[in-house]
Amino acid sequence: MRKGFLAASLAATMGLSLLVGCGTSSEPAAAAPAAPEATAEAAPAASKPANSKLVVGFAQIGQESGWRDGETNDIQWYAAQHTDEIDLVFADAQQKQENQIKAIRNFIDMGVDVIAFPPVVETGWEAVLTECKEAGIPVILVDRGVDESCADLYATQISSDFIWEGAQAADIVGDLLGGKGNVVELEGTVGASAANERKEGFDKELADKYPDIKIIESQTGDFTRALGKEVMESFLKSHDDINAVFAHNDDMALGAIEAIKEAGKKPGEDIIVVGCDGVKGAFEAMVAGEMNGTVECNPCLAKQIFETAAKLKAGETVDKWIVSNDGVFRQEDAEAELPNRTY
Ligand code: GZL
Repeated sequence: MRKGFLAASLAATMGLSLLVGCGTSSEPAAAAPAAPEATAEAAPAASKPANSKLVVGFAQIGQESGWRDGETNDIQWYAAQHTDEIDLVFADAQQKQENQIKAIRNFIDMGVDVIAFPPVVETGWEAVLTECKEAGIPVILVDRGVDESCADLYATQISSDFIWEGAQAADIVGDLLGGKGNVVELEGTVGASAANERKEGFDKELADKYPDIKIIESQTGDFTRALGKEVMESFLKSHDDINAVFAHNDDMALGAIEAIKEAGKKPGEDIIVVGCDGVKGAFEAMVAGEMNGTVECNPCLAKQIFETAAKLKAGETVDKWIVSNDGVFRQEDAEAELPNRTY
């Protein structure tokens, strides 16, 4: 039975080999279909295949944004291109930390070589990461971080610099407002390091460099387009003097754009719109004049994840933080850059 689960998961992964990864510019990245329902907690754990291949357990957060789908797409595509050397066991936690923890415990039972996952929030990981350490299974944090207290319980974090991203967004807002005005902020998932640190970077940069720009509202939109729109609607009902919105991801920015239009205002003109991620939709909105900037956050981490996992399996040490290099794009860059976007 245990082998059955792994076989099912691998089959699910293999079946996704029609997906394309972020980097395959030869094929436009298909809109990532929903990640497989092969959630680890849905089936009993399987034993690790007796082979020399690298077996990686990946406990994905879910499908909350286009960015997240891009990451899933890239990981499953890369594994499907390297089936001779990689076995990927993929679990979709459907936004729930308890499902990520269950999946990680399944991976431990299976005896995978390496566990990789994006911690949906920063806290609540000490017990399960201790179990990974006691099982001798190295952990790679992907695209988000955990509380400092767990610093010794994982091998490395592969992610962007969210504080830098928030500061870049503040510089775009500050520049386009001419240093004066009222800003609202759509925050990411409560407790997520990407949200906490983008907020830290954005708010500090504004306070340090643009003292005449005020943040008049700041509330979570949970990184989703739907909630981003809903929260922006409430902001617009409460304030008629909003000059800019900073959304912690582009999906919430696109939701805010819908709300601004439905309120009879022009996004990108009456209200400056800036996001993070660099998804294709943001570039399309900038080309349409409805968005003013996005700070890229590269979701195409599969190559780094699997190459780092192989080093960890071989007993090598790696840097504690492997930082992605990200770009900053404004409206005037969008038309030329749009064809290059792969997620
Ligand atoms: C960032 C990642 C965030 C994205 C969102 O590394 O954790 O989660 O910015 C996604 O789009 O939901």
